Amino acid sequence: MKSGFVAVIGKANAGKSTLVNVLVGEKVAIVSPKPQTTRDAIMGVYNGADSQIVFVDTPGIYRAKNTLSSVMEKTAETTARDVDLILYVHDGHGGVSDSDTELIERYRRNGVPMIIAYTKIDIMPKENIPADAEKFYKAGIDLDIYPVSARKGTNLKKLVAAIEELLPEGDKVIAEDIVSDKSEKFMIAEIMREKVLLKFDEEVPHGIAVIVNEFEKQENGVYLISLDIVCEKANHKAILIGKGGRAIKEVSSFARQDMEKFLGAKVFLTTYVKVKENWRDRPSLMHDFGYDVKKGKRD
Ligand SMILES: Nc1nc2c(ncn2[C@@H]2O[C@H](COP(=O)(O)OP(=O)(O)O)[C@@H](O)[C@H]2O)c(=O)[nH]1
Ligand SMILES: [Mg+2]
Repeated sequence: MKSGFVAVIGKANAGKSTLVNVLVGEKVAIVSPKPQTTRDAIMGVYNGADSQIVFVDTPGIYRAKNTLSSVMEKTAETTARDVDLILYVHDGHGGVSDSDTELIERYRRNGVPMIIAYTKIDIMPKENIPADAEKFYKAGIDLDIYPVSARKGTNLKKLVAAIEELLPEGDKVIAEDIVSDKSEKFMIAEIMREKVLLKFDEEVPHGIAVIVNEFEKQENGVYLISLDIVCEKANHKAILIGKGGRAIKEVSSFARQDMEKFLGAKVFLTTYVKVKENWRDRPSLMHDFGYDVKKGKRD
């Protein structure tokens, strides 16, 4: 059988996490229209009839502004060197610019085989596909390009077949029943972060961390979950809570519904909002929040 690791690389917001989720068939990474949604590498496992593909979804690439974003960028770069294949995810509906071709060139230097998933074709004119393929080719990028839509499920079988073709012969590296390397507790925190990302303007969600303090399944099957949303500024706290607590109630309600879907059980959720100034620039605080500053990974 074929098996191996595939780094999923690309610009922030290209559609990497959405693609990994549909290929794996389960939500392993949260998704939002905002950049910096994915903060650390997340593994998602696809088990085929005669293959196993371990996708490593990475944070998008963008200019590092603070300690957290430089940790995220390092995560993507380290992952890309240590895999059997790089799946470069390109947002087709965004066109092809020099920054795209430069980024691809940069990853090609690692010498790892690479293909392009040209995604979001459901929201763009089809005639742009060959035109963009030519732009890539003229820029010296002669990689195979697979036009797909993660949202509509278009051409995903072809993409998987291409990946399988390029992986080495080998046994499964991960047990069959494992879909992600992340714990339930991690996903619970991530689901809350996704709802905050979806509800608020960029500045607020990018400065938050979610800490799960209590995660316990009771005898009656109900999960007791208590978590903190840590933000950077007092005025962010006010925004997160909203008038009469309306904003946080709404976000918590959406999060709880998604947590119940994910856990397959009822959830009793308590949410607190706390302020820790500039935690993203303070490595010691980042460590408390689970980001490994040295390795660029969260444990
Ligand atoms: N129309 C459309 N939107 C998509 C598709 N894939 C992702 N998106 C949207 O693009 C945004 C960014 O997606 P995400 O997976 O978080 O991107 P990432 O930052 O590369 O992981 C989200 O709003 C997704 O819903 C697709 O195939 N079609
Ligand atoms: Mg992502």
